Amino acid sequence: MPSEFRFKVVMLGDGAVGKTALTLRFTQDHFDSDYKRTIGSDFAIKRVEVPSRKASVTMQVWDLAGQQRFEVVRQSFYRGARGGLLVFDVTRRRTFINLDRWREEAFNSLNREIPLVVVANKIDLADSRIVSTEEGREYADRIGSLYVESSALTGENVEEAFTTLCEIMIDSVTEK
Ligand code: G3D
Ligand code: MG
Repeated sequence: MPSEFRFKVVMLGDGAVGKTALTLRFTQDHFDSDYKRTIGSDFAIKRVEVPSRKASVTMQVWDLAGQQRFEVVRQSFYRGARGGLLVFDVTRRRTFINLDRWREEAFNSLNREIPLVVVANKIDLADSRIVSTEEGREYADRIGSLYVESSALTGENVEEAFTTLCEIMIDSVTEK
């Protein structure tokens, strides 16, 4: 019997790492009757089939825009989040180093830990790549997260990043 889940997920990471590009690519790439992009709002909605868990997930993907500095915005951004993508740009080391901050802010705001997937984005920019696969994977291992390398530009592994997060979120609620 397939199960239905609804999860709020948050896009975490420094400016210009590709959070909005990944969100748009994921939510607009595959049109189906359940597809809905919430215009002018903070989130996009996408329904995902997860065959490996015999489940359907309605994901509400929250993406912070320019108002990141305001504490009240951040509280409502994190409230109720069940998982997140921790995104960095492989061409900028600073964005990789800052992942710890984003992780801490999310956990502190929620007063608990939530499943996260580390996403190394912009792998199409191979010539300007600074952070290696090994470093990215090592960091993900250390914080107990899975690791995906993506390009919002080409679409490579964008679906995988979100689907992987779906699987972990489903496991986190069903393994109790
Ligand atoms: P943010 O939402 O994290 O702030 P954006 O980041 O999604 O706005 O992306 C910032 C810039 O990086 C954008 O370029 C976007 O097109 C680009 N970008 C995002 N993902 C990728 C990727 O995988 N590969 C490449 N090459 N570029 C990417 P502009 O020029 O529009 O500012
Ligand atoms: Mg953005």
